[in-house]
Amino acid sequence: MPLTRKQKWRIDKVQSEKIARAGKAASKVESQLDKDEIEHSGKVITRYGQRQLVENEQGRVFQSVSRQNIGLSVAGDRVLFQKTKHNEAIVTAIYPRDSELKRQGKLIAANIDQLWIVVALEPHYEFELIDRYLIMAENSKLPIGIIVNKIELSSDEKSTTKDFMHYKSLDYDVHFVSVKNQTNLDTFKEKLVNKSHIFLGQSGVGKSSLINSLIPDLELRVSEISNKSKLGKHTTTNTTIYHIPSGGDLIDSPGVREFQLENLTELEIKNGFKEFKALSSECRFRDCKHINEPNCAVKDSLDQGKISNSRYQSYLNILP
Ligand SMILES: Nc1nc2c(ncn2[C@@H]2O[C@H](COP(=O)(O)OP(=O)(O)O)[C@@H](O)[C@H]2O)c(=O)[nH]1
Ligand SMILES: [Mg+2]
Ligand SMILES: [Zn+2]
Repeated sequence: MPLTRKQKWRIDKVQSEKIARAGKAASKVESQLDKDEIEHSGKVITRYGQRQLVENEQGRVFQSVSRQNIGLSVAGDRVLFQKTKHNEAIVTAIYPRDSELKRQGKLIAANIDQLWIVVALEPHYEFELIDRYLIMAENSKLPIGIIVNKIELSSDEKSTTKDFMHYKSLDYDVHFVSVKNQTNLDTFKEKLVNKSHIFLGQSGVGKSSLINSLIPDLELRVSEISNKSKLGKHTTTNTTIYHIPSGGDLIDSPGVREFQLENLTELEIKNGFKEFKALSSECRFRDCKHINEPNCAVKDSLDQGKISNSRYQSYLNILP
């Protein structure tokens, strides 16, 4: 749901109060800066209110505040920071972001390379929900792949694989896995190396199980971060970057995992079906909705079996 003006005003007000508080904390730390301290580059691991944990290129983690007026960072931000005498740090700049994940106008993570929608045999996958996630990803220009979990519950694996053929033919990466039986997880892990990932999907599909299998000592990491932050207990509710031992990073929190899809506009929906978008310049009308218009390239392709019925049905259902 779009924010009302009042809600937006509230958020802005809270933001500016936060920035003011951060400014106070920053000036205190600023007075402890080593005069000839150089600037280091790092990555924000997690943020707590006005503070954040920043990791340098060698993997050392510093508790940091931000210099006034540079704005609030989020997990995934690349930053410049200076160390203080007490081995704390002050963030002096946030690099421009390659990508942003926002929920209800609020930034929750930055610099994500790849999204994964996790679905399962139980609760059974629904194409319309998958298509909604694909629309969101296409519109935010982020690559997205599909993980089909609990494959061992399928009575006919061939037909399950066939269900996802139309996604594969659209160049979406599809992995059929069983976290329970550890099926096909090694091939999947290789896809994660050198990139930052987010797993999305409805509850019960096995996201926590998958994450625990990728990062077996996750609980340990959470308590490590808790110690380093000295700010009380870190919980998995803070959006945090975790390193996957086999390579790659995971940006995660319950809020990220159960990311709700906001209302999509007609234009977003049209652009979100990439095979329709590719054809739409061949439709007779520039603003063709691909429903009843004459000489519609999308409908023609559908009739010729070049567009999947399932995708077209989703399109009709999702359109407002
Ligand atoms: N049969 C089967 N169950 C699984 C598999 N992966 C996870 N589960 C179970 O599915 C349920 C939900 O998993 P969970 O990881 O909590 O899902 P989340 O809500 O997406 O985080 C749990 O009971 C898991 O043990 C799998 O590959 N096969
Ligand atoms: Mg879970
Ligand atoms: Zn058309």
